[in-house]
Amino acid sequence: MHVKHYSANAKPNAIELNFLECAGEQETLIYKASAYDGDGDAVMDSFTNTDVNRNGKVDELDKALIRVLCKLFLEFKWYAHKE
Ligand SMILES: [Ca+2]
Ligand SMILES: [Ca+2]
Repeated sequence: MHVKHYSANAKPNAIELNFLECAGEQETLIYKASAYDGDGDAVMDSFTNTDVNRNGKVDELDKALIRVLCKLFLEFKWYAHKE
């Protein structure tokens, strides 16, 4: 999970989530999702249509899960700060 793009005021406005499967030393990218902050308030408000909970359908629950992950990610400040 990482910040993909920063806005002009150095706030993260795109976050990419890569879901990897690890077998020994090998990492395989299973799927990825992205979240974007369209209005610049540092809260992600649009999301890719990704079945993050792997239940076979893409719905509001998937978006809610991505939203929660991004919110926690930002609260932990789990990213490099650009000053
Ligand atoms: Ca926003
Ligand atoms: Ca789903």
